Amino acid sequence: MMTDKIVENTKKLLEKHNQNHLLTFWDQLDTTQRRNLLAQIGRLDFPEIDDWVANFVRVPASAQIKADFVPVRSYAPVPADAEQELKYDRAVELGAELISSGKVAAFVVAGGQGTRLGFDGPKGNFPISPVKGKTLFQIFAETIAAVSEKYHARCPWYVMTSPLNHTETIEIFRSNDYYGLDEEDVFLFQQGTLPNFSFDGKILLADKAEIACSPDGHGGSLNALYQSGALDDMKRRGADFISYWQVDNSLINIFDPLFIGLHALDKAEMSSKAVIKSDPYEKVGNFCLLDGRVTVIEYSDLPDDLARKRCADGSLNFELGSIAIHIINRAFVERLNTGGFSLPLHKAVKKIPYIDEEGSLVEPAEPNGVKLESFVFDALPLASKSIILQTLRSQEFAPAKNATGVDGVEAAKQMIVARAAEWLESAGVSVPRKPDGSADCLIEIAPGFALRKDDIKAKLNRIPQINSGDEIYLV
Ligand code: UD2
Repeated sequence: MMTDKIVENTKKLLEKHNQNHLLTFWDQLDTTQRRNLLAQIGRLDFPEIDDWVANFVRVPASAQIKADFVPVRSYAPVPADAEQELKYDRAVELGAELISSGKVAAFVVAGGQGTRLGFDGPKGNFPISPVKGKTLFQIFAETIAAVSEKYHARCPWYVMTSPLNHTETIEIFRSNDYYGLDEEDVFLFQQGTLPNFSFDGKILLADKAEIACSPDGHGGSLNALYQSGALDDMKRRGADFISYWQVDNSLINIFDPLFIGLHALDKAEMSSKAVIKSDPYEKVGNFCLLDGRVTVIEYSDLPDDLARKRCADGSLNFELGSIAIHIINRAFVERLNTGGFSLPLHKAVKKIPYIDEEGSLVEPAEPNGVKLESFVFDALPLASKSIILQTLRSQEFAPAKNATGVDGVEAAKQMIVARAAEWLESAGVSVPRKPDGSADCLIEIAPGFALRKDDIKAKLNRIPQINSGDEIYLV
């Protein structure tokens, strides 16, 4: 029940924390709006907010970065010597065993806004495959189905959405009949949100009775996995390892026995895949060691001179780029949540629509405020052990982030075709090529046909002759 006492206390609380403007329009609100606004305010932790304002909102982003980090070692895509070859073989065997015994769960973070893609709707619903126009969600679902069949396992899939796209995402899964997966094995849940701030640390109002909020970043997934019951669901199923990836990666190799096996053999808690950066400023996080712990420094936070620094052999000093692929132990996420953890917040200066003191909606033309997010890779230093496996970009990293250009839709489609062409040629199939070396045809390989290069040989009798200009779909 809303009593005067509650309202009075709320006013006092807001005054104490310099946020009393949140009740500016109180007298104009009806009972439902008042109740909603009080509930939103009641969910905020004001001492914590004071801390965010002091340490993140009002502080330049660069001031948050410590400078004493050094390069870190990784496993190479192929073993370096006979001893390592033995280890990789054991890892592949162990990884396959873990997948077969249902110990690995798939987990995609799909809560982002996808503004850069210029696509109206959840990014996972973006049609990306070059011949069939399959959406990212469909490719992931078919991959999970193919893995389940290959390993005779039941592989659960966890999908994190945000309040921005949750209802729509559920509707997409329902209307596509969960892409042929058993609905029981697909668990959709929402991440949390954080309030948006003006530059001087005031929480912005999106409407007279609504606080402006945005998703709390993919770091919020570690909390949301716990809060939503997803971790409990994994536990009930006996899934100990979480295979984490981002919704925009169209080439993701969701269940990689080598990666899972190396992580398990080394008794790591959270591990990562890396690619060699294509240039010093590529928009990927940089793996490094900070106080002896594996850490990722986001591209925007790596000082230019360090980004450009090279070793004697010409390679970049910080050459390992994070492609946001991780294996995370379920027990690690449980431990974090029961031990009371918090990840650092990162600030992003943005154009944030808000209600001004007169109650008019302002759509700013220039950035006017701060959104705060946490990043999942900031959990790496909290892990007791963390390994990095270098991988080949051409095999598992083709992000569709932008409508055009670098990390664009066309580039991702070309990479899907390029990988398919390479897989076919490795099995002796002839693929027509243009003078610049790219495939002179469109090829799409359904996950059910081949999950990796080695699967092609057994299917040679089902592959037609490929001519210039053909559109080939192998299923
Ligand atoms: C991310 C990484 C970058 C590199 C790159 C590889 C960060 C900060 N940077 O850059 O280091 O690995 O990817 O492609 O992560 N998401 C949510 N909820 C949120 C915010 C994001 O689910 O609140 C998801 C989003 O749907 C997407 C992913 O996280 O799948 C990446 O988010 P982004 O687009 O903000 O990060 P990006 O691409 O700049």
